[in-house]
Amino acid sequence: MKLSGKIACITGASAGIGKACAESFATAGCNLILLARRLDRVEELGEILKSKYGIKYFVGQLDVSNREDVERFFKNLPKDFNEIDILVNNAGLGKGLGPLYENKIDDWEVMIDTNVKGLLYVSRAVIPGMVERDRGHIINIGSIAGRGTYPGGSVYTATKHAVNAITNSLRKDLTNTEIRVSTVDPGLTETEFSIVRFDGDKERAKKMYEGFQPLFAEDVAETILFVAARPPHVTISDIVIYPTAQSDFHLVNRKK
Ligand code: NDP
Ligand code: 8X3
Repeated sequence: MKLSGKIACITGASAGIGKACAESFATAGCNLILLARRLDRVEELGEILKSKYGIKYFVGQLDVSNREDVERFFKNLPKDFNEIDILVNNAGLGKGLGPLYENKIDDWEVMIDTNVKGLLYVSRAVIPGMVERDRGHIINIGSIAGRGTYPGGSVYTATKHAVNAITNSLRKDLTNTEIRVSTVDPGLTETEFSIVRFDGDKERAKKMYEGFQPLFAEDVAETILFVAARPPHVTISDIVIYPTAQSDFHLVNRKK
């Protein structure tokens, strides 16, 4: 499918997979709505992509877990950006990796509010326009954590199972439309994810990726672009992408 001139909205575009995804959609000529809480980062990214690829962009400082802000933001999009063709629901995070009975309850709230409720708020704001135009594509970023469980992952895996359930139900809701719904579910990808998960502890985060080659954010971004670029009659419902060294959460071929 020709993506040039389409409007792609990416949540969590200030880092990692979302940032790489912005670049891959820019290479395809998409105009971009780049959202994150760290506005300076998406502004800088937008400028770089505009000068590199000649695309147009619009940025927003948006916390996806703030329902009112999400509603207000999407209601007030400028005319050139208010017909979103592709929504990449990428904003998300893990917080902590301890047993459920020791976890900080506040961490649960943040994960549920961002990964589940945030994704829902953004989807609820964007999809009615897609239905009206009878076109569009929603690509949710799930995880291998949405397809299994692991110790320390009770709430994070629950949120990603929820993303999986939402994606599959939504596709059914949209059966009688031309709108496509997909999920891309990565395994270990080296981004800021583990730094956030371990509250800024960079040493501990680095250890997650030691002794093997994790996915690069760009590997996932290329996959997301591939999903979006299929011809209109093709929906890729889901793609799981692992680093070759990983075959399950804790099954990682570490060389040292
Ligand atoms: P990063 O930490 O590098 O990026 C996360 C992005 O989400 C940032 O841009 C951050 O922006 C944004 N974000 C977090 N909370 C909010 C919020 N409340 N409102 C708006 N934006 C928010 O991690 P990744 O790139 O790795 O993660 C992206 C997605 O991929 C997540 O959904 C994650 O669960 C998923 N994933 C990651 C894997 C991995 O191994 N890295 C594997 C499988 C899935 P800001 O802080 O500026 O708001
Ligand atoms: C993030 C990857 O394996 O740490 O979704 O859950 S994992």
